[in-house]
Amino acid sequence: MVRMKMSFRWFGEGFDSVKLWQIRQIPGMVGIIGTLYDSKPGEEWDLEAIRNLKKQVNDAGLELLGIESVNIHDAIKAGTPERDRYIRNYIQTIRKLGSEGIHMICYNFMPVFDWTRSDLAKPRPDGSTVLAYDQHRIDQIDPQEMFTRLDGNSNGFVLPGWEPERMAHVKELFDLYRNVTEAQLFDNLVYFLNAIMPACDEFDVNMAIHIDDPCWSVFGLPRIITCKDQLLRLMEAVPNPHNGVTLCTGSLSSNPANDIPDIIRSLKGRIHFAHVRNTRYTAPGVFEEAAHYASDGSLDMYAIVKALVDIGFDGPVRPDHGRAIWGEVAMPGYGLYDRALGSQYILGLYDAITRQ
Ligand code: DNO
Repeated sequence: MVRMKMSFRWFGEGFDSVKLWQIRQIPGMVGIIGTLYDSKPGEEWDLEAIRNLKKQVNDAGLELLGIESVNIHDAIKAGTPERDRYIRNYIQTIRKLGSEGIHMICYNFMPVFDWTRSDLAKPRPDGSTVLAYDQHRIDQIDPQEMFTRLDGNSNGFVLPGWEPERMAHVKELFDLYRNVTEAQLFDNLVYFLNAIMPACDEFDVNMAIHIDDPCWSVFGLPRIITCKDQLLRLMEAVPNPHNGVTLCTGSLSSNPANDIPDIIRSLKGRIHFAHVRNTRYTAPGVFEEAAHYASDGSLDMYAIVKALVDIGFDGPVRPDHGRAIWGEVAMPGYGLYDRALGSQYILGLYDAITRQ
Protein backbone atom coordinates (compact mmCIF):
# COMPACT_ATOMS: atom_id res chain seq x y z
CA MET A 1 0.00 0.00 0.00
CA VAL A 2 1.41 3.41 -0.93
CA ARG A 3 1.55 5.79 1.93
CA MET A 4 1.70 9.52 1.79
CA LYS A 5 4.26 10.98 4.15
CA MET A 6 2.97 13.31 6.82
CA SER A 7 5.22 16.32 7.18
CA PHE A 8 5.42 19.72 8.82
CA ARG A 9 6.73 22.98 7.44
CA TRP A 10 9.59 24.34 9.50
CA PHE A 11 11.30 27.67 8.84
CA GLY A 12 14.49 26.87 10.72
CA GLU A 13 16.15 27.62 14.00
CA GLY A 14 15.80 31.29 14.85
CA PHE A 15 12.94 31.82 12.40
CA ASP A 16 10.29 29.47 13.70
CA SER A 17 8.59 29.44 17.09
CA VAL A 18 8.07 25.69 16.76
CA LYS A 19 10.87 23.30 17.71
CA LEU A 20 11.83 20.12 15.90
CA TRP A 21 11.41 18.04 19.04
CA GLN A 22 7.83 19.26 19.33
CA ILE A 23 7.12 18.30 15.73
CA ARG A 24 8.62 14.88 16.36
CA GLN A 25 6.04 14.26 19.10
CA ILE A 26 3.09 14.67 16.74
CA PRO A 27 1.84 11.14 15.98
CA GLY A 28 2.54 9.95 12.44
CA MET A 29 4.89 12.80 11.65
CA VAL A 30 7.79 11.54 9.54
CA GLY A 31 9.27 14.52 7.84
CA ILE A 32 10.10 18.18 7.64
CA ILE A 33 9.63 20.55 4.78
CA GLY A 34 12.47 22.96 5.36
CA THR A 35 14.19 25.91 3.80
CA LEU A 36 17.12 28.26 4.19
CA TYR A 37 14.89 31.09 5.24
CA ASP A 38 17.56 33.76 5.00
CA SER A 39 18.50 32.90 1.40
CA LYS A 40 17.55 35.54 -1.16
CA PRO A 41 15.72 34.74 -4.39
CA GLY A 42 18.27 34.25 -7.15
CA GLU A 43 21.27 33.25 -5.08
CA GLU A 44 22.91 29.86 -5.19
CA TRP A 45 22.42 27.92 -1.97
CA ASP A 46 25.37 27.04 0.19
CA LEU A 47 26.14 23.33 0.42
CA GLU A 48 27.24 23.47 4.04
CA ALA A 49 24.03 25.23 5.01
CA ILE A 50 22.00 22.53 3.26
CA ARG A 51 23.94 19.81 5.05
CA ASN A 52 23.50 21.56 8.35
CA LEU A 53 19.73 21.81 7.87
CA LYS A 54 19.53 18.15 6.95
CA LYS A 55 21.59 17.15 9.97
CA GLN A 56 19.43 19.15 12.36
CA VAL A 57 16.33 17.47 10.98
CA ASN A 58 17.86 13.99 11.06
CA ASP A 59 19.19 14.49 14.59
CA ALA A 60 15.61 15.19 15.66
CA GLY A 61 14.55 11.81 14.25
CA LEU A 62 12.88 13.24 11.17
CA GLU A 63 13.59 13.24 7.45
CA LEU A 64 14.03 16.33 5.27
CA LEU A 65 11.36 15.52 2.68
CA GLY A 66 11.61 18.65 0.60
CA ILE A 67 12.22 22.37 0.40
CA GLU A 68 9.58 25.09 0.56
CA SER A 69 10.62 27.24 -1.09
CA VAL A 70 13.57 27.84 -3.36
CA ASN A 71 12.22 31.19 -4.49
CA ILE A 72 12.45 32.35 -8.06
CA HIS A 73 14.08 35.68 -8.85
CA ASP A 74 11.79 38.26 -10.43
CA ALA A 75 14.13 38.48 -13.45
CA ILE A 76 13.16 34.89 -14.29
CA LYS A 77 9.46 35.54 -13.82
CA ALA A 78 9.53 38.78 -15.79
CA GLY A 79 11.85 37.30 -18.43
CA THR A 80 14.52 40.02 -18.37
CA PRO A 81 17.98 39.51 -19.94
CA GLU A 82 19.56 38.72 -16.55
CA ARG A 83 17.36 35.68 -16.09
CA ASP A 84 19.94 33.18 -17.41
CA ARG A 85 22.36 34.07 -14.65
CA TYR A 86 19.72 33.40 -11.99
CA ILE A 87 18.63 30.21 -13.70
CA ARG A 88 22.23 28.98 -13.58
CA ASN A 89 22.25 29.62 -9.83
CA TYR A 90 18.96 27.78 -9.48
CA ILE A 91 20.39 24.79 -11.33
CA GLN A 92 23.33 24.72 -8.96
CA THR A 93 20.94 24.69 -6.01
CA ILE A 94 18.97 21.82 -7.56
CA ARG A 95 22.18 19.84 -8.00
CA LYS A 96 23.26 20.40 -4.42
CA LEU A 97 19.88 19.51 -2.97
CA GLY A 98 19.59 16.40 -5.13
CA SER A 99 23.08 15.24 -4.23
CA GLU A 100 22.14 15.56 -0.54
CA GLY A 101 19.13 13.30 -1.09
CA ILE A 102 16.50 16.07 -1.10
CA HIS A 103 14.22 15.40 -4.02
CA MET A 104 11.34 17.87 -3.89
CA ILE A 105 11.34 21.63 -4.36
CA CYS A 106 8.19 23.68 -3.87
CA TYR A 107 8.18 27.08 -5.57
CA ASN A 108 5.71 29.60 -6.90
CA PHE A 109 5.59 31.78 -9.98
CA MET A 110 3.55 34.69 -8.67
CA PRO A 111 4.92 38.11 -9.65
CA VAL A 112 6.15 40.34 -6.79
CA PHE A 113 4.12 38.79 -3.99
CA ASP A 114 3.64 35.31 -2.74
CA TRP A 115 0.26 34.69 -1.07
CA THR A 116 -1.93 37.67 -0.20
CA ARG A 117 -4.31 38.29 2.71
CA SER A 118 -6.24 41.32 3.93
CA ASP A 119 -6.20 40.11 7.54
CA LEU A 120 -3.73 37.98 9.47
CA ALA A 121 -5.80 37.60 12.62
CA LYS A 122 -9.52 37.70 11.96
CA PRO A 123 -11.34 36.74 15.18
CA ARG A 124 -13.73 33.82 15.04
CA PRO A 125 -16.64 33.25 17.47
CA ASP A 126 -14.63 30.71 19.49
CA GLY A 127 -11.87 33.23 20.18
CA SER A 128 -9.40 31.76 17.69
CA THR A 129 -8.05 33.90 14.85
CA VAL A 130 -7.46 33.08 11.22
CA LEU A 131 -6.00 34.56 8.05
CA ALA A 132 -8.65 36.07 5.80
CA TYR A 133 -9.06 37.69 2.41
CA ASP A 134 -11.52 40.29 1.28
CA GLN A 135 -11.08 41.62 -2.25
CA HIS A 136 -13.06 44.78 -1.43
CA ARG A 137 -10.55 45.71 1.24
CA ILE A 138 -7.60 44.90 -1.00
CA ASP A 139 -9.12 47.16 -3.68
CA GLN A 140 -8.96 50.09 -1.28
CA ILE A 141 -5.25 49.91 -0.51
CA ASP A 142 -2.04 49.93 -2.50
CA PRO A 143 0.57 47.14 -2.38
CA GLN A 144 2.96 49.08 -0.17
CA GLU A 145 0.24 49.70 2.37
CA MET A 146 -0.73 46.05 2.34
CA PHE A 147 2.85 45.06 3.09
CA THR A 148 3.08 47.58 5.92
CA ARG A 149 -0.11 46.24 7.43
CA LEU A 150 0.88 42.60 7.14
CA ASP A 151 4.38 43.24 8.42
CA GLY A 152 2.99 45.10 11.42
CA ASN A 153 0.67 42.24 12.33
CA SER A 154 2.95 39.25 11.92
CA ASN A 155 3.88 38.88 15.61
CA GLY A 156 7.44 39.91 14.75
CA PHE A 157 8.01 37.10 12.23
CA VAL A 158 9.04 37.63 8.61
CA LEU A 159 6.25 36.19 6.50
CA PRO A 160 7.22 33.76 3.73
CA GLY A 161 7.40 35.59 0.41
CA TRP A 162 7.20 39.01 2.10
CA GLU A 163 10.84 39.69 2.80
CA PRO A 164 11.26 43.36 3.86
CA GLU A 165 14.34 43.75 1.59
CA ARG A 166 12.28 42.91 -1.48
CA MET A 167 9.24 44.83 -0.34
CA ALA A 168 11.38 47.96 -0.02
CA HIS A 169 11.39 47.91 -3.83
CA VAL A 170 7.73 47.22 -4.48
CA LYS A 171 7.42 50.08 -6.94
CA GLU A 172 10.38 48.96 -9.06
CA LEU A 173 9.08 45.42 -8.96
CA PHE A 174 5.73 46.57 -10.29
CA ASP A 175 7.51 48.47 -13.07
CA LEU A 176 9.32 45.30 -14.04
CA TYR A 177 6.01 43.59 -14.77
CA ARG A 178 4.31 46.53 -16.43
CA ASN A 179 4.32 44.93 -19.87
CA VAL A 180 4.28 41.28 -18.84
CA THR A 181 1.05 39.62 -19.95
CA GLU A 182 -0.23 36.31 -18.64
CA ALA A 183 0.87 34.67 -21.89
CA GLN A 184 4.41 35.98 -21.41
CA LEU A 185 4.52 34.95 -17.78
CA PHE A 186 3.51 31.45 -18.84
CA ASP A 187 6.23 31.40 -21.53
CA ASN A 188 8.78 32.57 -18.97
CA LEU A 189 7.78 29.72 -16.68
CA VAL A 190 8.14 27.20 -19.50
CA TYR A 191 11.54 28.68 -20.41
CA PHE A 192 12.67 28.29 -16.79
CA LEU A 193 11.40 24.73 -16.51
CA ASN A 194 12.97 23.62 -19.78
CA ALA A 195 16.28 25.04 -18.63
CA ILE A 196 16.27 23.22 -15.29
CA MET A 197 14.80 19.86 -16.35
CA PRO A 198 18.16 18.29 -17.30
CA ALA A 199 19.44 18.92 -13.75
CA CYS A 200 16.17 17.60 -12.31
CA ASP A 201 16.58 14.45 -14.41
CA GLU A 202 20.17 13.98 -13.40
CA PHE A 203 19.52 14.44 -9.66
CA ASP A 204 15.95 13.15 -9.59
CA VAL A 205 14.52 16.37 -8.21
CA ASN A 206 10.79 16.98 -8.46
CA MET A 207 9.71 20.56 -9.03
CA ALA A 208 6.33 21.30 -7.44
CA ILE A 209 4.73 24.59 -8.42
CA HIS A 210 2.42 26.09 -5.83
CA ILE A 211 -1.05 27.29 -6.75
CA ASP A 212 -1.44 31.09 -6.86
CA ASP A 213 -3.09 32.33 -3.69
CA PRO A 214 -5.69 33.66 -4.14
CA CYS A 215 -6.01 32.24 -7.62
CA TRP A 216 -6.75 35.41 -9.55
CA SER A 217 -4.91 38.59 -10.47
CA VAL A 218 -4.14 40.82 -7.47
CA PHE A 219 -3.12 44.49 -7.87
CA GLY A 220 -3.28 44.03 -11.65
CA LEU A 221 -0.35 41.60 -11.71
CA PRO A 222 -0.65 38.56 -13.97
CA ARG A 223 -1.35 35.20 -12.34
CA ILE A 224 -1.37 31.91 -14.20
CA ILE A 225 -1.45 28.92 -11.81
CA THR A 226 -5.09 29.23 -10.96
CA CYS A 227 -7.22 26.34 -12.21
CA LYS A 228 -7.34 22.88 -13.78
CA ASP A 229 -6.93 24.10 -17.38
CA GLN A 230 -3.85 26.12 -16.57
CA LEU A 231 -2.29 23.33 -14.54
CA LEU A 232 -2.85 20.80 -17.32
CA ARG A 233 -1.54 23.26 -19.86
CA LEU A 234 1.67 23.58 -17.87
CA MET A 235 1.99 19.82 -17.44
CA GLU A 236 1.63 19.39 -21.21
CA ALA A 237 3.96 22.27 -22.08
CA VAL A 238 6.78 20.59 -20.13
CA PRO A 239 5.79 16.92 -20.09
CA ASN A 240 8.78 15.75 -18.03
CA PRO A 241 7.34 14.12 -14.85
CA HIS A 242 9.79 16.15 -12.76
CA ASN A 243 7.64 19.13 -13.67
CA GLY A 244 4.84 18.77 -11.13
CA VAL A 245 2.54 20.51 -8.71
CA THR A 246 2.13 21.43 -5.06
CA LEU A 247 -1.55 20.69 -4.74
CA CYS A 248 -2.65 23.35 -2.28
CA THR A 249 -6.31 22.86 -1.41
CA GLY A 250 -6.61 26.18 0.39
CA SER A 251 -5.32 28.22 -2.54
CA LEU A 252 -7.48 26.38 -5.06
CA SER A 253 -10.52 26.83 -2.84
CA SER A 254 -10.34 30.62 -3.10
CA ASN A 255 -12.26 30.07 -6.34
CA PRO A 256 -15.17 27.70 -5.66
CA ALA A 257 -15.32 26.85 -9.37
CA ASN A 258 -12.21 24.73 -8.76
CA ASP A 259 -13.36 21.15 -8.21
CA ILE A 260 -10.42 20.03 -6.09
CA PRO A 261 -10.94 16.23 -6.10
CA ASP A 262 -11.35 16.38 -9.88
CA ILE A 263 -8.17 18.46 -10.23
CA ILE A 264 -6.29 15.94 -8.07
CA ARG A 265 -7.45 13.07 -10.26
CA SER A 266 -6.50 14.92 -13.45
CA LEU A 267 -2.95 15.44 -12.13
CA LYS A 268 -2.24 11.79 -11.38
CA GLY A 269 1.52 11.24 -11.35
CA ARG A 270 2.28 14.96 -11.34
CA ILE A 271 1.46 15.91 -7.74
CA HIS A 272 4.73 15.92 -5.85
CA PHE A 273 3.57 17.63 -2.67
CA ALA A 274 0.19 18.32 -1.06
CA HIS A 275 -0.89 21.16 1.22
CA VAL A 276 -4.15 20.08 2.79
CA ARG A 277 -6.22 22.70 4.59
CA ASN A 278 -9.76 23.96 4.79
CA THR A 279 -11.26 27.38 4.12
CA ARG A 280 -14.64 28.98 4.59
CA TYR A 281 -15.99 30.61 1.46
CA THR A 282 -18.19 33.64 2.13
CA ALA A 283 -18.82 35.44 -1.18
CA PRO A 284 -16.98 35.98 -4.48
CA GLY A 285 -13.50 37.23 -3.55
CA VAL A 286 -14.09 36.80 0.17
CA PHE A 287 -12.92 33.86 2.27
CA GLU A 288 -11.34 33.04 5.57
CA GLU A 289 -9.31 30.10 6.73
CA ALA A 290 -10.83 27.41 8.93
CA ALA A 291 -9.87 24.44 11.05
CA HIS A 292 -8.89 21.42 8.97
CA TYR A 293 -12.03 19.62 10.16
CA ALA A 294 -14.41 19.57 7.18
CA SER A 295 -17.51 20.87 8.96
CA ASP A 296 -15.64 23.96 10.07
CA GLY A 297 -15.22 25.21 6.49
CA SER A 298 -16.43 24.73 2.93
CA LEU A 299 -14.20 21.92 1.66
CA ASP A 300 -15.01 18.23 1.42
CA MET A 301 -11.85 17.05 3.14
CA TYR A 302 -12.86 13.40 2.86
CA ALA A 303 -13.19 13.68 -0.95
CA ILE A 304 -9.82 15.46 -1.13
CA VAL A 305 -7.91 12.83 0.84
CA LYS A 306 -9.80 10.07 -1.01
CA ALA A 307 -8.73 11.50 -4.37
CA LEU A 308 -5.09 11.62 -3.21
CA VAL A 309 -5.34 7.99 -2.09
CA ASP A 310 -7.03 6.96 -5.35
CA ILE A 311 -4.28 8.38 -7.55
CA GLY A 312 -1.65 6.60 -5.44
CA PHE A 313 -0.11 9.79 -4.10
CA ASP A 314 2.89 8.79 -1.97
CA GLY A 315 4.72 12.10 -1.60
CA PRO A 316 4.88 14.48 1.33
CA VAL A 317 1.63 15.99 2.55
CA ARG A 318 1.39 18.65 5.19
CA PRO A 319 -1.26 20.40 7.18
CA ASP A 320 -1.30 24.00 6.11
CA HIS A 321 -2.18 27.29 7.77
CA GLY A 322 -3.61 26.75 11.20
CA ARG A 323 -5.79 28.99 13.32
CA ALA A 324 -4.09 30.77 16.21
CA ILE A 325 -5.43 28.92 19.28
CA TRP A 326 -4.72 28.35 22.96
CA GLY A 327 -2.82 31.62 23.28
CA GLU A 328 0.06 30.53 21.08
CA VAL A 329 2.20 33.34 19.65
CA ALA A 330 3.62 32.28 16.31
CA MET A 331 3.97 33.31 12.70
CA PRO A 332 0.38 33.78 11.49
CA GLY A 333 -0.82 30.45 10.07
CA TYR A 334 2.25 28.60 11.28
CA GLY A 335 1.79 27.81 14.95
CA LEU A 336 2.22 24.33 16.36
CA TYR A 337 -1.16 23.58 17.88
CA ASP A 338 -3.69 23.87 15.12
CA ARG A 339 -1.45 22.38 12.46
CA ALA A 340 -0.79 19.42 14.77
CA LEU A 341 -4.56 18.97 15.12
CA GLY A 342 -4.91 19.25 11.36
CA SER A 343 -2.33 16.55 10.73
CA GLN A 344 -4.24 14.16 12.97
CA TYR A 345 -7.47 14.80 11.11
CA ILE A 346 -5.80 14.16 7.74
CA LEU A 347 -4.23 10.96 9.06
CA GLY A 348 -7.58 9.88 10.50
CA LEU A 349 -9.27 10.35 7.14
CA TYR A 350 -6.39 8.55 5.46
CA ASP A 351 -6.57 5.54 7.77
CA ALA A 352 -10.33 5.25 7.43
CA ILE A 353 -10.17 5.51 3.63
CA THR A 354 -7.36 3.02 3.19
CA ARG A 355 -8.99 0.40 5.44
CA GLN A 356 -12.32 0.34 3.66
C1 DNO B 1 1.93 30.33 2.38
C2 DNO B 1 2.58 29.28 1.57
C3 DNO B 1 3.32 29.91 0.41
C4 DNO B 1 4.11 28.87 -0.34
C5 DNO B 1 4.81 29.42 -1.55
C6 DNO B 1 5.54 28.38 -2.32
O1 DNO B 1 1.74 30.16 3.53
O2 DNO B 1 1.70 28.33 1.14
O3 DNO B 1 4.18 30.89 0.92
O4 DNO B 1 5.08 28.34 0.50
O5 DNO B 1 3.90 30.05 -2.40
O6 DNO B 1 6.60 28.96 -2.98
